Amino acid sequence: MSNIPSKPVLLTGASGALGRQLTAYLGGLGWTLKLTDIAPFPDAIPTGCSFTQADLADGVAILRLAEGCGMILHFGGVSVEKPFGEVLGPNITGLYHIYEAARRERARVLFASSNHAIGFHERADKLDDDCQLMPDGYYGLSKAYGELMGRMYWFKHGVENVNVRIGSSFPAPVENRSLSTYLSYADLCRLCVKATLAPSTGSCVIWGASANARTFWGDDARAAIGWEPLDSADGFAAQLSGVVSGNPVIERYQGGGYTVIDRTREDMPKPLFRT
Ligand code: 15L
Repeated sequence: MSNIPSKPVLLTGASGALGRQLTAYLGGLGWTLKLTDIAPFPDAIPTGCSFTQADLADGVAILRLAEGCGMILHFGGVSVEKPFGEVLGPNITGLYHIYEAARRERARVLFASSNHAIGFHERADKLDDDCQLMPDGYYGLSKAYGELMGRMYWFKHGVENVNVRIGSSFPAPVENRSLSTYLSYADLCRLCVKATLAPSTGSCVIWGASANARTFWGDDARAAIGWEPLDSADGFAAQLSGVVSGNPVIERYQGGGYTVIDRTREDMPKPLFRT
């Protein structure tokens, strides 16, 4: 099987940290990428690829960009906790524009979801892909809604979607928590290749983490697309085990620091339920 998709691939959020990694990797494989972002693209554009500056709020621009594409790698939108009003447009209305474009093109979507969709689960619990959504802020809430949007578009319109609950995708792990949540750039890039080339995906969830011994996460749909992470944070354990916040709320929950942004309750809640 060729490792080049038969149709162009639309990559949103191309100018962000993950988008730039994906552009270099997939462009290097010879993929025809239509790159887009609200910000200018800061790197050289790979041969055969093109960049168009666009706002996810502009539904017509997104429809035009998606024309002829068989896959949308959706990394655009707000990528950290922000006030509700700042998350709403890019992450909810913008995602709706992506799904409408996918519906029209019969394209598949890879949605860059986040561990913050489930961030209020306890670190002591090991989660499977069918765990309860437990967003830890407005950003996580938008990711939870985004996953549900994918579910709806699959059952109602047959739009396939792969929802990757990304842990911490950085050049390297940086603290104790990322020994569990780290996703190497290389594992992310290989995951996007598999999700694009898989013959079918339906609507599924994949934990976006490398093969970390201390993972918080278990079963998901990776076997269906043939992805296995090859990297791991384990080699950083000796160096990072002691790098903790000292805040009992942060250390209790999988979402870490996001769980205390704008937090107003002062007591420790009992677990809502066990997973
Ligand atoms: C995310 O979803 C963010 O995009 C990223 O900046 C990190 O904060 C990451 O989660 C994380 O939880 O480490």
